[in-house]
Amino acid sequence: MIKFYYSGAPNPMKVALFLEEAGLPYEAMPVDTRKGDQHKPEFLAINPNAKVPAIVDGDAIVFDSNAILLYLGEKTGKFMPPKGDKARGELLSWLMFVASGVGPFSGQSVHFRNYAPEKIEYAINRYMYETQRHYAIIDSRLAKQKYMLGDTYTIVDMALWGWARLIPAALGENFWPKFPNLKRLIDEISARPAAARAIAIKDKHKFKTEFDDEARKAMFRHQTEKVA
Ligand SMILES: N[C@@H](CCC(=O)N[C@@H](CS)C(=O)NCC(=O)O)C(=O)O
Repeated sequence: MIKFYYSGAPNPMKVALFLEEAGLPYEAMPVDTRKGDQHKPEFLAINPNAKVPAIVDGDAIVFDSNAILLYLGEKTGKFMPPKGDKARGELLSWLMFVASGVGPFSGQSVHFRNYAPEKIEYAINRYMYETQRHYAIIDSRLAKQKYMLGDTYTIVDMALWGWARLIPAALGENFWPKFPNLKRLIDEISARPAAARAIAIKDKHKFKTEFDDEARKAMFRHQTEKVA
C-alpha cells in the first residue's frame, strides 16, 4: 500500500486529491512540519529536501507534489490527457508551469504578506505581481476551455487546485473577481467529494496548530542561520 507523507498544506493536498479521486488505497503518514518532523533522519531518507509531500510505493520513493502527480497518473492511467504528442506536450508544459511558477510564487507571496517579520514592500509587490500574472495566464486559458488541458479533468487541474484555492492568502480577498474562469474551476473541484475527503485527511491526525518559535525554527531556518 502507498505510504503518503503529508500535512494539510497546499502541496500535499494536491496528492491527497489524486489519491482520493483515483480511489487508491494508501496509508496517511503525518509529518508535523511545525514540530520539525521534516528534519528527522527517517523522513530525510525519503525526501532529502525536508518537505511534504512524498510517497513510498513499494520500492519507489517519489517526492515533490507535481512529480508524484505525474508518477501516479502514469501508474494508473487516470486523470491523464488522451495519448499523443500534442497532449503530452501540453501536459508537461502546464504541469511545469504550475510547479515552477504558480507554486513557488504563491508560496513566497503568502510568506512575505503573512509571515515575514518585516513588511518589505518590494518583496510583497514582486511576489504578488508574479503570482497574479501567472493566475491571469491561467484564467484566460480557462475562458476558452473547461479544464487546463481541454475537456478532461487531469492532474494539471489537481496541481492548480492545491495553490489556487489559497488565492486570498497569496493575494488578498479582493483578487478572486479578477479570475472568474479560474474561480469556476476551483469551485467545481472543491465541490467534488474527493476534495472534501482530501481536506479531511488531516483531521485523523493531531497536527500542531500554533505558529510559535518552534514552528518558525523548523520552517524558516534562514531566520537562525545567516548565509548573506
Ligand atoms: N516543490 C515541493 C515543495 C514542497 C513544499 O514546499 N512543502 C511545504 C508544504 S506546502 C513544506 O513541506 N513546508 C515545510 C518546510 O518548509 O519546512 C513540492 O511541490 O512538493
